[in-house]
Amino acid sequence: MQFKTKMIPLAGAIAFAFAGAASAQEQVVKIGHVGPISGAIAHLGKDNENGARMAIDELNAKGVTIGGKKVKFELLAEDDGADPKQGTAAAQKLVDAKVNGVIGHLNSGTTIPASKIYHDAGIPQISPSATNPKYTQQGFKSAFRVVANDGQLGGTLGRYAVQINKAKRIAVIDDRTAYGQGVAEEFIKGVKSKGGGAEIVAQQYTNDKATDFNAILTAIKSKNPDTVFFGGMDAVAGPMLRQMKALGINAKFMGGDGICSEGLAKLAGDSMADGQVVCAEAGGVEEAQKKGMEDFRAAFKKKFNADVQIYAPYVYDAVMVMVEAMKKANSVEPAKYLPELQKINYKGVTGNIAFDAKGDIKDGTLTLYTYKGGQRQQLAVTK
Ligand code: ABU
Repeated sequence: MQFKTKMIPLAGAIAFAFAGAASAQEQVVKIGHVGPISGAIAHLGKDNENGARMAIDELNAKGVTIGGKKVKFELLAEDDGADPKQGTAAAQKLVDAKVNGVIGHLNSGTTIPASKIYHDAGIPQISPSATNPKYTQQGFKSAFRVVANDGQLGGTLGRYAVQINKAKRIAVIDDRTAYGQGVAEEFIKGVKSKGGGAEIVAQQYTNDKATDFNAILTAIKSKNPDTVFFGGMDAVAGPMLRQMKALGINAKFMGGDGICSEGLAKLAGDSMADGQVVCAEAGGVEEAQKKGMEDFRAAFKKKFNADVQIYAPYVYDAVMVMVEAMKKANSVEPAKYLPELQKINYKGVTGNIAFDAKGDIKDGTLTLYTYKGGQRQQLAVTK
C-alpha cells in the first residue's frame, strides 16, 4: 500500500514544529463542579454551574501559566440532583477522573457526605453555597466555603424578626434537609436570644419535593402567626406562598439563602405581597464593591441570557480562588496548592476571601432582601 504524501512548505513545517513544542508545554487542569442540574432546584444548579463556566472561560481566554506550563482549564460538571447518594456517586466519579479540585456541591445535604470522599482522595473542595456548619466542622483540611453559614444566617434572621419586624407569634417550617433543618434551628435560637415577647407558636415539617402544604398550613393558621419562617429552598417556598395566600394566612414569610433567589417571585406567582418576604443571601458586598458585582451580573446575563439566581458569583470566585492558590504554589497538584488555599487572601467580586482554620470564610457577610413588584430588593448588608 502506498501512502500519499503532501509536501509541507518549509515555513509551514517550522510553524508546525513550534506548535507541537508549545502543546507539549501545555497542561490540562480539571476542575470538577457539582450541583443539581436535574430536579426541582435545577435552575439553581445551572446558575452555579454557569458561574464556574464563566470563570473557566475567562481564565482560558486570558491564559494562565503555572510551573512554566501554559494551563488549559477543563470543567467537569456533574449533576447530583440535590440527592446525597447521587452526590457521593458524583464525587467518586470526579475523584476517579483525577480532578485537580472541586467546586461544590450546592446543597449541604450533598456537600457534607461528598466532602469525606474528596478529603480521603486529598482533593481540595470549595462549596460556594452549602451553609450547614457541619461541613467545616469535620476536621477536613480540604474543605472550604466562600459563604457565611447557617449559624450566621438563621441567627441574624431570627434577631431581625424580633427586633425589626416586631414578630410576636412565629411559625417555623423546615424541609428536614441538612440545610432546612439547620437554618430553622438557628433561626429559633436567634428569636429566643432576643426575647421581646416573641413566641414560637407552631413547628411543622415538610420535605424538599413536597408540593401540597394544606395540612401543615391549616394547622399553622389555627395559631394565628404574624410570621412564618421556612427552612428550605425556593422551589418549595413558591408554592407554599401561593397556598398561604389561598388559605388567607397574612403573615410575613422569612427564609434563608435557599429561598432568596431571583426566581422566587415567579415561583410564587402573584401571591407574594410587597415586603411580605424577608430572606438573606449568605454573602454580599458593601457599597465600594457594588460596581464589580453589577458588572458581573451584566456579563453573566450577556453570556448565558439568564439572570444570576443566587450563587453564580460565589462559584465564579471559588474557581478564581482555587486557581490563585495554584499560581501561588506554582503547582496544580492538590497537595502542593492546598497550603496556599488555606492562607489565601483574594479580592473577588463577592468581597474579600480568606479562610479561618476550619475552612469557613473569615468575616462572612449577609445581604437581607425583600421583594417588591416581583423584584428582589436589598434591605441591608450586615456582618
Ligand atoms: N445554603 C442554601 C442552599 C444550599 C444548602 O446549604 O443546602
